[in-house]
Amino acid sequence: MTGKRALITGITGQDGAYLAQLLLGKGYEVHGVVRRSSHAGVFDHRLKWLGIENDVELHDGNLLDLSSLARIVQLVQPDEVYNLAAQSFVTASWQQPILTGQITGLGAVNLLECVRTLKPDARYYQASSSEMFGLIQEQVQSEATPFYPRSPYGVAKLYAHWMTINYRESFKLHASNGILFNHESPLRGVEFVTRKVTDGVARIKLGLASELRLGNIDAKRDWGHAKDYVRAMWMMLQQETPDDFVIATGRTTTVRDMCEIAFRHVGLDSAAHLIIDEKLFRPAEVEVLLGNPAKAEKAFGWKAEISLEEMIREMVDADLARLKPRV
Ligand code: NDP
Ligand code: GDR
Repeated sequence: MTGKRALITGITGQDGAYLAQLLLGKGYEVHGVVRRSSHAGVFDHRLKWLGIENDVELHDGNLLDLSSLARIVQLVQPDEVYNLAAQSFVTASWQQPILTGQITGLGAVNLLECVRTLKPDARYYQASSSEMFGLIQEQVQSEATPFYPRSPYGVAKLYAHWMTINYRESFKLHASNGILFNHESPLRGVEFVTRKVTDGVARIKLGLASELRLGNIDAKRDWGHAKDYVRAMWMMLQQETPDDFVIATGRTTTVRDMCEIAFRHVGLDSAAHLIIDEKLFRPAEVEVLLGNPAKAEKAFGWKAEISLEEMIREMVDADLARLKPRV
């Protein structure tokens, strides 16, 4: 046991679940913030999937409600705070730009204020994003690359990013930003493109669907595995000095080629099933992302270990297993 206590917002999300699992394995006492849901019992499905739902302590709260966060921080007295909660779906941020700004942007400041006033020696992690690079200013993006966000989500993340730096500089908080590039897993929400593809391919393979409709398949992303990326979050907070780090694989792939990996894995021809749907194109697109994680590797030896091919195959297999009982 480390005797350390961690507080995770967004514990019901992809990264929150994997991070909770990692920290439990390291002997942490793990606490999480959960939103009240009208679908009682649904909220903790990712924790259940990992078999850790009884090992974490969950507290009702909301990033929008400062009083709930203050109560939780006061009660838990965390050594480490991971702010992973967000309205994280880029497309939805055009449909709900104000709510996205409130949760993804201002929500982080609610939590920073609680840390500053109630537990100023806690270490704070902010889930920053490669979406902040947006309209690319440099072919390969590092911590020194200028930002140019292209979605209300990206703009909200940039606000939270700079507020984290501001709290570090103004109040000497041990606050770090992880600028994480896309990372996926079998726990990824089905609205995101990798999981939409692996779920769709599994359905086609099992005869539950015949087509897969996608938007801009020429977009390129630097995709890694969420398990590798939550390890980086923890490593960042173990550094003596807080700082900002890019976490990426250093390889970029088109959505089209990522699809091919999935279709090929089950022996299907993508051309027979893939349909391009103009309605799924975004009002403004981030065409290409490619990160340089050299700073994180130098500072604390982090490197991505799981390849895109391994990850997509794992996701397709998990979706096949999930859907098979329905056939
Ligand atoms: P998910 O969308 O899977 O999870 C988001 C989490 O935030 C959920 O647990 C959700 O709870 C919670 N949440 C949303 N709104 C609120 C709120 N108002 N109050 C409290 N909790 C809330 O995201 P990921 O796990 O993929 O990502 C984790 C973080 O990292 C996010 O901030 C995301 O923006 C950021 N990020 C993700 C990347 C990726 O590729 N995955 C890359 C870079 C950054 P509920 O279950 O109730 O909906
Ligand atoms: P992104 O991930 O926007 O990069 O944000 P997403 O998987 O949604 O899109 C990646 C790329 O695929 C293109 N695309 C489609 N996307 C979706 N969702 N659905 C489709 O049908 C489709 N067709 C093509 C998109 O246009 C885009 O170019 C993710 C989120 O996790 C953010 O929270 C995080 O900050 C960033 O990654 C880094």
